[in-house]
Amino acid sequence: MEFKNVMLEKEGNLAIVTINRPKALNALNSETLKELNMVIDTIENDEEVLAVILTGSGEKAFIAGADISEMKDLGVIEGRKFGALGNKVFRKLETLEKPVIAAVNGFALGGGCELSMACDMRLASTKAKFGQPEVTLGITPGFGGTQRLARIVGMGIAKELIYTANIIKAEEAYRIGLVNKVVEPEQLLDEAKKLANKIASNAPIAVSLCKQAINRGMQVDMDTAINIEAEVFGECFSTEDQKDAMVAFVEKRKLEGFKNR
Ligand code: DAK
Repeated sequence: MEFKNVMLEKEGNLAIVTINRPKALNALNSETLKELNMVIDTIENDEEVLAVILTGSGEKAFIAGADISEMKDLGVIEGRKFGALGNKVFRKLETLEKPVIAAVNGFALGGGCELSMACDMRLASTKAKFGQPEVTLGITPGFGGTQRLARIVGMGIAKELIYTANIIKAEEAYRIGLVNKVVEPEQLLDEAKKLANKIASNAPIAVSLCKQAINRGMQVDMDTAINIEAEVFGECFSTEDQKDAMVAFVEKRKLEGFKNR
């Protein structure tokens, strides 16, 4: 499928999604969000894809936010529509049954920072910069920033970043736990692929269930969360991968790959 603003490439078991509007620093307009929505559906239905990398095109930006030139003239109803579209897409990415790594190659501001936070983890190049500058534009973060940032880095740091609109460098993002690792720009994609392939080498259904258990468990009390874990743990025993891996272990032989069944 060909899109104007989003590229989808496949490399073995990986899908690499690139937001491709470098002239607008990959800002998310509604057209791009709609395309991203379709790309996520494609990935969801592609059984070969076991892990996803999301990045931005060009040297400067991951995503410099929602498209301000499109947003500036929105009325209340259109604003709600735009917000609903974004939230639908971000939530779809967050709950996609495959792990997603954000490879943050430059500015990740506003909706860009928020999109990276809807991914499972973030790798950053030394050139990456993160921030939620919405209050400088007279708005609040609208694609989950107030919720996901606080969950990832804690309430105090999230409030400081959101109230001040400070833009932080990759090293600071690493220090506060917003990113998992910082690497040189030319190594970013390779590092992301290495990590994605490592994840993809493990039992795909188990990885997917871990994602579900962590995401759902973070929203609820510990007793409910432990029950979610017990539920997904049980589900693993309906898979061929669990049987194959445990039999291989007991027979002291190496398992030649998982079946994803
Ligand atoms: N939207 C549209 N165009 C953008 C853009 C953006 N967010 N960011 C950059 N561009 C465009 C610039 O207009 C410029 O276009 P031309 O003038 O060349 O046509 C081109 O990209 C290059 O940008 P600059 O010339 O500004 O490049 P600089 O290196 O000088 O500066 C910068 C880079 C990233 C510091 C600067 O571009 C910048 O400050 N950009 C805006 C960053 C920002 O404020 N982002 C947050 C956007 S607010 C909601 C849903 C979502 C949201 C809110 C509510 N609802 C529920 C309804 C989310 C809001 C946001 O994300």
